[in-house]
Amino acid sequence: MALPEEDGYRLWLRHARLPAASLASIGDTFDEVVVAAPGLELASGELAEGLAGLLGRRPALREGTPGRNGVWLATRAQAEAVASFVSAAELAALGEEGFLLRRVRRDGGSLTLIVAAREVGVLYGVYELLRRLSVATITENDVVSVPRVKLRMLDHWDNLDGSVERGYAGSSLWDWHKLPHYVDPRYTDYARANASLGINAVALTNVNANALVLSAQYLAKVRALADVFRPYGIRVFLTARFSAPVELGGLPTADPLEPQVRAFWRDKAREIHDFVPDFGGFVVKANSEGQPGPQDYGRTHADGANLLAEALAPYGGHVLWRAFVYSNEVPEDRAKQAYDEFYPLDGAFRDNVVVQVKNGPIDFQPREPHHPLFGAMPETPLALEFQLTQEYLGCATHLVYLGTLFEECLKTDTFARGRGSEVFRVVDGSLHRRELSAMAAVSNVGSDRNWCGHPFAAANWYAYGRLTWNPERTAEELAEEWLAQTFTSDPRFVNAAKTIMLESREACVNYMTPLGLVHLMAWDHHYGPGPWISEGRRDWTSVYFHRAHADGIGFDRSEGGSDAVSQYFSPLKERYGSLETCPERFLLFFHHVSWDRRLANGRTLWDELCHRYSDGVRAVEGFRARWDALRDFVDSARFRHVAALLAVHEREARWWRDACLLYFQTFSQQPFPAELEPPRGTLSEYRAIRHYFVPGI
Ligand code: BDP
Repeated sequence: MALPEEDGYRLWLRHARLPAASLASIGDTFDEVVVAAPGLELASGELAEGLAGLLGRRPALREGTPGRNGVWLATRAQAEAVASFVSAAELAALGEEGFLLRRVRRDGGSLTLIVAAREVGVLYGVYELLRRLSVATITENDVVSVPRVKLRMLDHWDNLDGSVERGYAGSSLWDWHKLPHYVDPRYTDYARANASLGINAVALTNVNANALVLSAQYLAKVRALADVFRPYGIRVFLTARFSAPVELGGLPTADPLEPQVRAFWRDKAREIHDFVPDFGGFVVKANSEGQPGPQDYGRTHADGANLLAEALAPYGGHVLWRAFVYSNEVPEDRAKQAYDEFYPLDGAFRDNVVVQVKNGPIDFQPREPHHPLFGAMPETPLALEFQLTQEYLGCATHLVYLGTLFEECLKTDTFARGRGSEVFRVVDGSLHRRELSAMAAVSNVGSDRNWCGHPFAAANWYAYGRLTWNPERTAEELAEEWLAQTFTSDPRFVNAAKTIMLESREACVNYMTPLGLVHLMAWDHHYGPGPWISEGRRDWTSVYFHRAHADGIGFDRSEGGSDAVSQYFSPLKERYGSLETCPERFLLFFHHVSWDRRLANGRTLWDELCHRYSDGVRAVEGFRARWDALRDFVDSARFRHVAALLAVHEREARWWRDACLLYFQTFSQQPFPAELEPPRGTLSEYRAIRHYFVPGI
């Protein structure tokens, strides 16, 4: 029987009817949802709704004490009522956001308790229960779950005109024009999706900020969104344009040390707080890519961040100050600049400042080593920033699951305090015993009906969100969970589709930038290959990064080169710094290597480069075949959507391979290995390709 067509709108929250065998074993276990006291309408409503979908019948909903079966929801306020099941110490250990999900046998029945300090914690527990039922892994009787990261953020790069910087899934979700009078019901669905993952903070606007969002007119619109998000435990953040005192306040300066500038921000923070009492704070991009900042007045990043932090402090707000900076004037390796600027400022920031660091030192490339700032600023909370929107990984046409990229970065050992100093320990605050911790990711959500454009792109939102709760989860587990909830929990489907997801990022690395190459994309929409880009600002060109010449290819960042390796802790600096020990995945990131050098498998660099590019294309061919074999498990609308995009994906992977190899061949002057399919077009054809109106700029 054909499955009903779906459009992806319900994401991983479909709560589709469970298979007959599961229903039989569940019996009447969940036929009742009981709240210990009034005030849990949202959590109990979500649970009843989800169970209705999973079980095919709506559970009874009431207040009081449960019978032998059912789910009982309670908060700290009802500690006494649940005391025989949950001790005061257990409750206290949950903190403000954690939850306890406990199943107890009772008079031959099975009672499930979800207890947390506040309703939002109960809500997280409800989503956990629904997820476990959906993926058929409700095996444990006791789940104690406390988020490891305090600020679990999603950052939108949405502009007030409705466009989205680097957005490939339609326009902005925020309809600024109709806000605050028309509040789109979709905002609620968006909040639910985030809350179901544990995301508790959302920055609404682009880091390339417009000061207007801080005006009273726009703050009224922001308030309307904050009111929708609040019950879901989500606080709103805004991007602060550093020059707002001039643009909005009419001041002659935005110098952070000027009293009138400090007064402007103090007043602004109070005004925002009047609109949004639980306002989260500011995300700031300053003195980066032309944005204004404290250095315009000879001040430091710490001066700038502290100015805003001081204004927000009375209201419990935070400043997420981005470390993505590199100067046009400094003729220094771009990979080194953020570290050079921020490392000396460790300890100079106020308590409510977090320095937000991209996962790698360049810019969200398919693969980069981890950013050397992780572990290097023990006195400063560092947020890790990922990019969900696929600016450099095929926009919304390539199926690239980023869970593996996230895991690779989070689990990398920085060796900051010896072995066991993984990036996730820096980020969750445990390495340097910090209370304040944060993770952020650039959203891939837009107005497309299925939210993220590619039907598989929502997996990146999902995996990221779940990692903010527990950064030690594996990409594989998260892929399984997402697939089971998004399509079907049938293991034949999940196991096969999972392999596509898990191999997809490596495939992308191979057909775009293998062996440690970075930044080879076309200018400036970043869609498709452009290894020949050489015009304009040097560190925005491809030739700056790959440095291909007749003698070889790669950026020498060893001690004899730019010495970027010295920003890493031992033994990484030695390992990366030596051509003999540098892992091949970072080879050309750290070294300039001759075309004839033999790699581990005996091939020359040139031959291996050709093989890697070809492996990438072959992998995508394989994804198409594997997806085709899954036709019976997926409704036809989503099946065809993915199949059509995989065809585009394959074409574009080949385009990347052929364009890059033909271009690099002009330097290597060597033939393509005979066993590989030769490029189909000519270099001049690829170089002549022009694209107009690529989304996202
Ligand atoms: C780059 C994007 C640019 C962003 C910048 C940033 O191309 O659009 O503004 O990152 O993170 O990757 O600030």
